Amino acid sequence: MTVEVERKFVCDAEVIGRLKDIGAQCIGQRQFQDQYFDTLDFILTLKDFWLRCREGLWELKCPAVLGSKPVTEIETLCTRYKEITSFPLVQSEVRRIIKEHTAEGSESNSSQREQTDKVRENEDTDCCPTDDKKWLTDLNMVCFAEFKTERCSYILEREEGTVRVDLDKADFDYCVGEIEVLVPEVGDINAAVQRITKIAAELGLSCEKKVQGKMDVFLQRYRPDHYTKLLSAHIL
Ligand code: V4E
Repeated sequence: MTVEVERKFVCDAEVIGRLKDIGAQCIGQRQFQDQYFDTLDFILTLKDFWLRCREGLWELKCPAVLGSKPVTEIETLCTRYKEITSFPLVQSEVRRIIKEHTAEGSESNSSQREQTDKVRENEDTDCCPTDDKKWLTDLNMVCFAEFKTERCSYILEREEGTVRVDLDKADFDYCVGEIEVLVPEVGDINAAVQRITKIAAELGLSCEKKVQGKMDVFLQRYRPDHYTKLLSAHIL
């Protein structure tokens, strides 16, 4: 498993020019469609878990607990998420999170009790992930965000290692850049943050405010209730 350490930035013509100046190599352009899933009461996202299907590949991004917490202002600009990409592991982790949540506050809430029952039923009948989306319906999960992205990817080779930069344009007319380093789960997250911070400086990124990701903007525009809940829970 890997931890994705990432800093978003406003992607304008100036930064694109700077990318070439500092020796970034374009490694390709592609388009993909993402679907994100959660329960109707947002069990996953309110705990900062993000379940995604991208072109048939499943991924669960989980808040990374290992590694030191951000201390400086600059360090808080980088997000850290553990990525689970094995489909059986994604399924078992999602089931675990929902089950734990429903067990926590179940007694007074009958809809949650129904959901727990569903999870229990599934344990007996749905161990084999043959039908792609059936497991989601069984857990009462729905798609809450769906969009396409055009991505242009670059790499920067530095002494400390390779850094990746993605320039994304979502189909709801939002552009964002990301500087990204993948670290093994037991790896040095701080070193990754330093590498990202160095590239950000080379790109002349001065903004010290967090830049909105595609999901922030999507939810703000199209799912304002969900967005407000995530803001209140300090997830976004
Ligand atoms: C982790 C997360 C979300 C899931 C996907 O986020 P992101 O990495 O922005 O998407 P994308 O398309 O670049 O995925 P990749 O190709 O890198 O796998 S949606 C919201 N979050 C949480 C989050 C946060 N709290 N703060 C910031 C700045 N970004 C994301």
